[in-house]
Amino acid sequence: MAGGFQRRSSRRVPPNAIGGADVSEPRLEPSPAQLTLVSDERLELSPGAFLLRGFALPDDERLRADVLAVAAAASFRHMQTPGGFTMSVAMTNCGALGWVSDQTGYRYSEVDPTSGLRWPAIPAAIESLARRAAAAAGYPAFMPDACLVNRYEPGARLTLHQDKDERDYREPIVSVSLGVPAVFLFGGLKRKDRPLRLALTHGDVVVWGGPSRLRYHGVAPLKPARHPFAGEARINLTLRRAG
Ligand code: MD3
Ligand code: FE
Repeated sequence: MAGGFQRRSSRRVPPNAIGGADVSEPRLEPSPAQLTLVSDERLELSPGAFLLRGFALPDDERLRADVLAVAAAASFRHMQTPGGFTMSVAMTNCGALGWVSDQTGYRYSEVDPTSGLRWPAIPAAIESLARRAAAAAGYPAFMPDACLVNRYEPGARLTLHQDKDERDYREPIVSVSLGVPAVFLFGGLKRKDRPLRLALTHGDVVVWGGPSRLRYHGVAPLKPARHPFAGEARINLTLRRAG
């Protein structure tokens, strides 16, 4: 992606609760001339699965503030798997329903089990982004009620799995990648199908629907790197219609 980027004057990213420490490089943001081009890129990875490269870039500053606010209301935590392992990915949620895992299993919950309180609402900019992305992929009626926020620190990974805890698999899933890039593993409908490896970078949005909705997927261990969005962390927002 040559040219089109402007170095913003002396802004510094403050220390934050998203993860990682302060970073001192100036941010890069697309110039106005770049915006249309960036957000028009749309790639069909497999039937029903669309990669929208850079779709979230115009909103990244707002998204960062929103993720910080969500984490202030419902802290990131490392959940337990039913098998008794601690997940390397730290998670929190916003929306009417939040995905949780503990010794008894995986489910969506109306309350944060850590606090007993409802999850914070999905911030308007996040909901708007998810709905626009879903519409761009052919799902104009998508109305998310759950947003899982995943935070990957160096070494954190997500083993191959299917997302099957939602009520209606006809509803797509929208995922937003922010911060440090990751290698996404995109498998088939059977666990043994060898996954494709796909780099997902800051601002990329993927919409998974139709015949791709139940494909196995995962994230390779995060390589140490820095990005102005959240220091050494990768943040992934996954928006779903769960209930
Ligand atoms: C492909 N998160 O939270 S989102 C998850 O980057 C999860 O944090 C990953 O998988 C992450 O469950 C990937 C992308 C994603 C979500 C649902 C899918 C990919 C998918 C459903 C079917 C196929
Ligand atoms: Fe998943």
